[in-house]
Amino acid sequence: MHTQNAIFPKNALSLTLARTMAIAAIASLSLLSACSKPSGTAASSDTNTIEINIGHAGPLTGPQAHLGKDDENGARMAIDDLNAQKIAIGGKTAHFTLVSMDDQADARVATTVAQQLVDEQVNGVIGHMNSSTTLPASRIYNQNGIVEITPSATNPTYTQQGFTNAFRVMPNDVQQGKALGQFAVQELKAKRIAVIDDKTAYGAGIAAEFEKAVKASGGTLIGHEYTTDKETDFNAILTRIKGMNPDLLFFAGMDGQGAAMIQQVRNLGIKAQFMGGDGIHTAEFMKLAGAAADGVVASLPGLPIEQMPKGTDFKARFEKKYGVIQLYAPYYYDGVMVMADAMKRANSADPKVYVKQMATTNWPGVTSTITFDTKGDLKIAPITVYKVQQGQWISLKTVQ
Ligand code: ABU
Repeated sequence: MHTQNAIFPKNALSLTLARTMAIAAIASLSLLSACSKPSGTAASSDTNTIEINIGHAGPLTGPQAHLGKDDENGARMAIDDLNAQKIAIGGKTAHFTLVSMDDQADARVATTVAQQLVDEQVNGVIGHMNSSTTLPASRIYNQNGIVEITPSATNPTYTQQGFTNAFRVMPNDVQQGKALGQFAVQELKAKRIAVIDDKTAYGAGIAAEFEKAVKASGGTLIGHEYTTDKETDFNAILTRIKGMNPDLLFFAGMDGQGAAMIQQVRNLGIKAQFMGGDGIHTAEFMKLAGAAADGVVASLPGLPIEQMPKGTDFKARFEKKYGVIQLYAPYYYDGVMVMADAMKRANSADPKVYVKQMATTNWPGVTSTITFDTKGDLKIAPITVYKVQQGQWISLKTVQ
């Protein structure tokens, strides 16, 4: 199986230099592939086989690489299963290949990667992982008629752009922020709520939805501080938060920073309930935060894995092959399967043809039975809230 990974330097170089080198690396890859390799639905040397390339893009290097690899492995497992099934498309046996690219969780790199995948004539794209990369990349896929399914970017704007090629196989942050805000006020009985967001499309978006739901539920917001997705020292903003005396602190950001933040929260003697969204609901958060993770509450769009239709079987198979599931692997698996199902029903791997079948998807996936609304979001979108107890994420409540 041909899998293409673009890996970029991350240490010992300034960010600007690293980005410049990354873009140059992508440009040379583009040139190389343009010169040397057929792509898209190019004819196989075996005339009974149709070659189908599924693009994947996410952070494969940097602080979120453990998540990007988890996503890639979920997609790869689906590709392996599809190849074992030998499904027929256009009268030929389909052979699927994952073309995986590193967007470094960076919006600028993501647009270059998206153009690279377009130039490779991939038959569809699974990703990107982050909302801040998915949003700019989605415009490139839309302009070029490439079907895109994100299994993880939860910012609602993605499916509000009027793009008929854009789909998401995970509930979004309107649903997630609402569930969290209601849970904070109604179940945790929080009265004084402070918020920190990382100013990314994900962090700012879920913080806004959380705040709306807190207000609608009768809760009181006492402060909102900002960080970035690169910061590791939160002591200045946490000292201000401490002065506000919150009983709940909501962090809208990702797991590495969430883990550093909860340790600094406890070191400063802040007793508030710590809460986050799916960005901190990972095995990595638990590992990095250690004992400070105890009692943290976070949500994950979808059902607990043991309640997913095929969750138990997926978990056993995935963990045997790749190790512990970090977060989105089952959703990436489903994303690839949904795309292949649309190709099969269309009897074509041409995205301009099979996109019509995407809208009528009714796929019995690992995570749920997947059907889309008119925007490309899931019709059925439960959110589950969890709490860390003895080093495990224990589900507390699922909001349907
Ligand atoms: N869903 C949280 C992590 C990915 C993102 O939306 O940025």
